[in-house]
Amino acid sequence: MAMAMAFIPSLPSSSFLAILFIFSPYYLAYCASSGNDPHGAFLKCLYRNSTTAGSISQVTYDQTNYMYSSLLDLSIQNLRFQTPNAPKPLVIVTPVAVDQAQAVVRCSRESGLQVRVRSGGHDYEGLSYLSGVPFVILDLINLRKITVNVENATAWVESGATAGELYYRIGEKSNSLGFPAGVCPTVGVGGLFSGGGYGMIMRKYGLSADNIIDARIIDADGKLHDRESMGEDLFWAIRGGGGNTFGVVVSWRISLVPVPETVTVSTVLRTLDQNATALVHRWQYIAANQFPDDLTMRITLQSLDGTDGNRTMQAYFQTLYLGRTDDLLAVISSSFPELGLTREDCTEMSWVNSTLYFAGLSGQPLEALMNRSSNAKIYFKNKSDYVKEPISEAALEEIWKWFSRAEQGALVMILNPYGGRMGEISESVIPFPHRAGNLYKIQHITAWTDGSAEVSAMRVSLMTQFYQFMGAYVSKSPRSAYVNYRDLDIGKNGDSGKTSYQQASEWGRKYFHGNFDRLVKVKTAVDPTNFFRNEQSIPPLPLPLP
Ligand SMILES: Cc1cc2nc3c(=O)[nH]c(=O)nc-3n(C[C@H](O)[C@H](O)[C@H](O)COP(=O)(O)OP(=O)(O)OC[C@H]3O[C@@H](n4cnc5c(N)ncnc54)[C@H](O)[C@@H]3O)c2cc1C
Ligand SMILES: *[C@@H]1O[C@H](CO)[C@@H](O)[C@H](O)[C@H]1NC(C)=O
Ligand SMILES: *[C@@H]1O[C@H](CO)[C@@H](O)[C@H](O)[C@H]1NC(C)=O
Ligand SMILES: *[C@@H]1O[C@H](CO)[C@@H](O)[C@H](O)[C@H]1NC(C)=O
Ligand SMILES: *[C@@H]1O[C@H](CO)[C@@H](O)[C@H](O)[C@H]1NC(C)=O
Ligand SMILES: *[C@@H]1O[C@H](CO)[C@@H](O)[C@H](O)[C@H]1NC(C)=O
Ligand SMILES: *[C@@H]1O[C@H](CO)[C@@H](O)[C@H](O)[C@H]1NC(C)=O
Ligand SMILES: CC(=O)N[C@H]1CO[C@H](CO)[C@@H](O)[C@@H]1O
Repeated sequence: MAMAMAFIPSLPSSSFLAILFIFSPYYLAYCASSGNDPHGAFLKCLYRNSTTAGSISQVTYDQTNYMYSSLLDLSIQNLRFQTPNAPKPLVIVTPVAVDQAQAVVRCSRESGLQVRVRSGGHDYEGLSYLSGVPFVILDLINLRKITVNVENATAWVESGATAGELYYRIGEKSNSLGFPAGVCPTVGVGGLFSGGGYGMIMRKYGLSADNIIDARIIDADGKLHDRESMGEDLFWAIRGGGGNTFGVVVSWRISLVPVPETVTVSTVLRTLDQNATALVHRWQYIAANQFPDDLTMRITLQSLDGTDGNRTMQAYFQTLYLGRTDDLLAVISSSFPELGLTREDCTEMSWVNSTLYFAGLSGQPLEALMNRSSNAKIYFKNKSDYVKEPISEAALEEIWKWFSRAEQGALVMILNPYGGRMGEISESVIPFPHRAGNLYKIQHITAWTDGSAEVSAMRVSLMTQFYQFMGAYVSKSPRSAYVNYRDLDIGKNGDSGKTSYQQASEWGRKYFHGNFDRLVKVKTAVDPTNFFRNEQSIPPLPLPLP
């Protein structure tokens, strides 16, 4: 704030930014701040001001560096955004110390460059490594220390760590502690926690963000805060209010949760011949509202052509039970006998091994959890929905028709049950509002490997139409969505960060419901010049708060 005022003394900074970005092309942004060489100014500032100046040059990459491209691509998970035409950062910095990250923030600001923070690079729309204005990537890949304190059942986790690294480090120290985070181990803690973070023990313990007890964040002035010095409003906002909005969270202190030494997993497949439709229908009544919190059963739906040329639906029922097989079978035989789950379908293992199992890495050593490249990179477009009323069997059959009209495998749906602990936490405790009343969340997926423009356009359009069709069966007013399944189709800020409150509330209410307004207030208080921003970041109000 102070610095922005220093070089733009005569206008309130937020309106300055708005005006600048409405009317001026990039080169004016260059001129406004640092002559016509913001890139050079940034580097000069960085080398001059980092207290560990000797080493910051070793973690600073511009396009002249032979490592630049491989580093840029390393964490890109969605191949749609890894193209020669995609906007590229002027500089990538991978700090090895927090003060270096602070220098990146201060110097970007001083030289008029935007910062995009990247932890694991899984953003569905690529917002951690793309921007419409000249920008720097602050890549936290080297800030990924994890310190597990078994005695206190807590851990400090740096944002550049992945969920898999966290699971591994917990499992290394204890068989009876766990943490509710994502299913996919390569997801970065920085983005995951910033948007909520759900996984297989969410019904028992809530989201990752529900279990954060402290954090360290770099603000827009480059200052470092902990929970105490940032205050409870900002601490509230960063636990689910979305990334790249309030600052750079460098580390999180989390409460670990108790898990039994032995848990049970299973995956069973049911096709249409095996009553998949009736089973999926019935599951909607049980998975959120009847199963104990210790039991999470999710469904993945996809289509397959049989050898006879017939297309069928496949419903994979995947279960994690925080307990032994005997008890799981007892629960299923009383509340969901139709599924026909047998002892042979079940495997007992440690909780940390179950994270390997749900990651699809069974049979590999636990170290595979730390492999940042274990997830095959593909092209994809995913969206999310929340379901509050069970979808009828007739409607499920209509949905299956979409699957059979599309190319085999072109559509996938993952149904993640809510209920349990998720239904007990109030909507406003943290910004993530999807709590009581939700039966499950749907993730709609279309993924492809042929990156040609035609195929990409076809798939994106398939998803758009399918999503429109699904509107009849899901939450309304707003049609809710999960911020970590970022989807720019549901609304976005103006290009280059120009944002009106009305424009932002369009997507903001879908992600945050009534919490959107409080997020705007926090943003206005902590980053009034909108330094940290992207196409779906919370905007500050341009005027003093009402
Ligand atoms: C294959 C795959 C599997 C997934 N599985 C799950 C799952 O099981 N559960 C779930 O909840 N979600 C899941 N997600 C969604 C995931 O939570 C989000 O995409 C998340 O934002 C990714 O975090 P990241 O650090 O990897 O991504 P990034 O792209 O690095 O960051 C995402 C956003 O957060 C910002 N950001 C990153 N780090 C920081 C930081 N330290 N401080 C401030 N802002 C920051 C970025 O600028 C960007 O806007 C999955 C995504 C993919 C692609
Ligand atoms: C952890 O617990 C021990 C007592 O078991 C206590 O002495 C110590 O201060 C705690 N550490 C933290 C970081 O809270
Ligand atoms: C499917 O459901 C019907 C009626 O509910 C039942 O008779 C039949 O046995 C089931 N089939 C399978 C394969 O479970
Ligand atoms: C498709 O499935 C039906 C019913 O199972 C069967 O009668 C038919 O022979 C199968 N093959 C084709 C090509 O329709
Ligand atoms: C966990 O997985 C590892 C590696 O796959 C295996 O060696 C070990 O026996 C498993 N342990 C348990 C308790 O599941
Ligand atoms: C990580 O996973 C990828 C994909 O499975 C594999 O090719 C690579 O060898 C793995 N890396 C390590 C270090 O195991
Ligand atoms: C989003 O879609 C891609 C492509 O199928 C998939 O790899 C990824 O796992 C999806 N996200 C989640 C959280 O499942
Ligand atoms: C962002 C920052 O700290 N910039 C300072 C870097 O150092 C020079 C002098 O050495 C100052 O003028 C900058 O303000």
